[in-house]
Amino acid sequence: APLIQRLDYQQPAFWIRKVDLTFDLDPAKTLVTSKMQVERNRSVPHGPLRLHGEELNLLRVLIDGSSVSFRQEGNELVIDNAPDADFALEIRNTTCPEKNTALSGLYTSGGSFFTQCEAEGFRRITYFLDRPDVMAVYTVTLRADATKYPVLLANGNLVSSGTLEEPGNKGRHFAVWSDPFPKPSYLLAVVAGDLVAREQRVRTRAGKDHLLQVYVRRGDLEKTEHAMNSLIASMVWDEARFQLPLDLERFMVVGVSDFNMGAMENKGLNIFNTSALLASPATATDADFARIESIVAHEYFHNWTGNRVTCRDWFQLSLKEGLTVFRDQEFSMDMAGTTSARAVCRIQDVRQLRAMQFPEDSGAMAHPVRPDSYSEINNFYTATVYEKGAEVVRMYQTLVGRKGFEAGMKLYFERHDGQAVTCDDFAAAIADANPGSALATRLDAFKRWYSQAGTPRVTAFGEHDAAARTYTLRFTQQTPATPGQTDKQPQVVPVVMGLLDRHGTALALNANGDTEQVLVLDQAEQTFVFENIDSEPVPSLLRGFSAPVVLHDGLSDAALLVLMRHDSDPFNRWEAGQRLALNRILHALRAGQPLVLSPVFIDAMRGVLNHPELDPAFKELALTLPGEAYIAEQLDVVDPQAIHAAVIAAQTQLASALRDDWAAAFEAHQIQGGYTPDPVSSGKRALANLALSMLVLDAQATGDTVWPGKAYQRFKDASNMTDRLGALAALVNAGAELAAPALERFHALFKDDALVIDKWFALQARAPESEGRVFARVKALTKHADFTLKNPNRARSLLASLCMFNPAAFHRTDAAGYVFWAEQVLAVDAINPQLASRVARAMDRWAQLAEPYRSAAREAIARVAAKSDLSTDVREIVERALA
Ligand code: DPP
Ligand code: ZN
Repeated sequence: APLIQRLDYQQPAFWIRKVDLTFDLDPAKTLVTSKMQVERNRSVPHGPLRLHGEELNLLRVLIDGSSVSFRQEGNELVIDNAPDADFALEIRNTTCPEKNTALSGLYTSGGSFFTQCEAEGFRRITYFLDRPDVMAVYTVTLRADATKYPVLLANGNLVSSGTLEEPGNKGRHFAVWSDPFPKPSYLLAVVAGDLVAREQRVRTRAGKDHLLQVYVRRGDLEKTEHAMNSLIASMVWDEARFQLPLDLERFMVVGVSDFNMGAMENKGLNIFNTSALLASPATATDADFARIESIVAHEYFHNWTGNRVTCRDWFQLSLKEGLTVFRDQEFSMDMAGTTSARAVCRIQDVRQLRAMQFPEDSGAMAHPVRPDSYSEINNFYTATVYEKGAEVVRMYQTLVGRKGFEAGMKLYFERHDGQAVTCDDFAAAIADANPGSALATRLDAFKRWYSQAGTPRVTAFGEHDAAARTYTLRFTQQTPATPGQTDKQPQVVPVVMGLLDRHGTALALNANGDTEQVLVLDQAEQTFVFENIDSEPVPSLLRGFSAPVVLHDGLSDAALLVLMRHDSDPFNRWEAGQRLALNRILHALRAGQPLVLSPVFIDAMRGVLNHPELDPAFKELALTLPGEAYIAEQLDVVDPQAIHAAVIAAQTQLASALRDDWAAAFEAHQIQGGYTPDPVSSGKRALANLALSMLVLDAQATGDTVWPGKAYQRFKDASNMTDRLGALAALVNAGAELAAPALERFHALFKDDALVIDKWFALQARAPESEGRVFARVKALTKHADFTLKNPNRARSLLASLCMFNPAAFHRTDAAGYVFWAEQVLAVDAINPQLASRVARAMDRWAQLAEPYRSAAREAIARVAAKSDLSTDVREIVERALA
């Protein structure tokens, strides 16, 4: 497949302004008729009309009603003699939705029709200029069997519907939908099936009435209340925070069980993976409720950041994704409410960034937020484009302030509403709205965040001069080389900071008495001097994780303890505790010695657990040890087994040393009354679940049977999924004997609920490895009657869980994990390339592995790469890995 380069961008030779699409829906053969209004783009050289099309059966091509000569060149339909004047182009083709296991384009799932067009799925429906800078107004007519597909949906407003009367259409009906907003083809959506809807009418601040609908399969309706509430909350928030109202009379959300992604922001017709939509207390955890709220909001926010203003080309993907993730993160924080609950959101987001994006940035697939080249765009829906992109947007806000950022957003929409634009356009709008700001004066340097891959390393060194009463902070920064990028320039790094004295009191940083300020780094080396500092302070740097960098500040354990106990910034309090743990784990790993937690560390953790004021949700985060992926990130050579052993040792010691405290915490955080997924209740449940898992782990070590028994009882009696799954996880993760009967019972209880059975598979595949038992279990589960590679959620529940989220089960000295990986990647690739390439990425960081893992991993990748019929998706991943 050709490598597509960002700098090769050219406008299309033609524009398509209007599209009239008709679908005669049939699972085996759907007829698509597309009537387009086309005009030549006079600002580029005269050339042929080249339309994209994949896996289509072409029936006819007419220009202004007459047949025209054309040729097919690979996946392009080329018309050499298109008129110079505007013309009508009509194309008829068929597709086969029921054989479309790639789930891109038009496909069937559970007997209904769905589409997924981002990024390049529209070309699997009909021939088109399938690129985001071609924006057209669409009318869609759907025709289908009225009994099997009573609901017919497309973007925009319903114009008409009725029964088809013509002979040959017996039993069929139709609906015509029209979307008044010009949009790129990737936002087109069609749904047809036997669905039911939860409906709600709402009136916005602007006084307009809207109809909100959430469509799902019969039987799932009671699981849509949370999604509907989330949608309403998103509408209210976007109007209040950014003055962005809903622009459609009707806004529809649809759930589908077979879906490659979380959800998709099609104009007025968002399509969701059911895992990101359906929730009831009995079947969804607190984490599911939070994730649904954030994804519903994310897709809704795209209506402005993505749909009203879209991307000029796919290299600009972060223009909409980074910005929209930032917006959904801000929304979740505002919904959480209290300072502490906001901090919990922030910590979770940063943990996710470090677990997913940092490894990406230091592995074979490292790429800038705005990539320079790709062969398959689906491979670039990444943590870098999404999560690092969101951090970049957050830095704009930090540099220009919250009001300044809102002014920038306003200017962005004034300038670009209805356009397909670039990340540069966004940067210009934020800077132009804030002349003279720390951003505007460094805009070119700031934009390196879009062009340079790799996580910058920032070093801080503080020096106190007692005689001069000054404190000097010297910063250096350096971004490591990444594939194809060796020389890096300094980044603009906003460092939100404060200084504490050794008792934890915040010090004045300047004559105004401010105790917090933003230092802006933009050089390889910089110093800042603080006056009137009487004694050696403890610096609290990068508060709230103000930039996506790795910070080395050389703080002693004593200084970290001061921050952990006293910093006014809750993020840095959490961070200090994590670093205390990390220091110990890294020390043991580097020295090759068994890990022993110090009494000071254990006391500090006990202090957190028993703290009278800290929120339970915060305590749970602070008492959870750093993840294995994040620990691996700190090491040049990674031995997954050694890391796992160290983490288990730390957990076991923490479980045992705080035994009585865990038991007290477990009892103290029981909730009476009904289930609500609010931050306070979910924090209590999270802490109780952590305590229970520690108690069962400790019981395994001591041979005690009381706590496993209590966990089993709680598992049986639980009135909500968070408690039930928490108790089950405690048993499974500790390797308790009661795990087997509990798993069996859980399966029997929920065998008819696919999303819960996904959890059942994932829990087993993510369990801490012990003597190869987890790996053996996963292999056996691939043969389970409920397992299939065809459903992405189910496939991920085993494959991604093992290969990406369970390093100690996956990386084996006998290489069996890699053999399994290669088999599964190839098997999935034949069904669903997008899914296969996600699983393929489990090997991104093979080059950092210790031997014997490294050589064995390379061999497995090479074996996959040697297959001649790989998809472009998987080929790009394995070739980048081997490059
Ligand atoms: N654009 C979707 C989302 O991130 C993914 N296709 O919301
Ligand atoms: Zn998105």
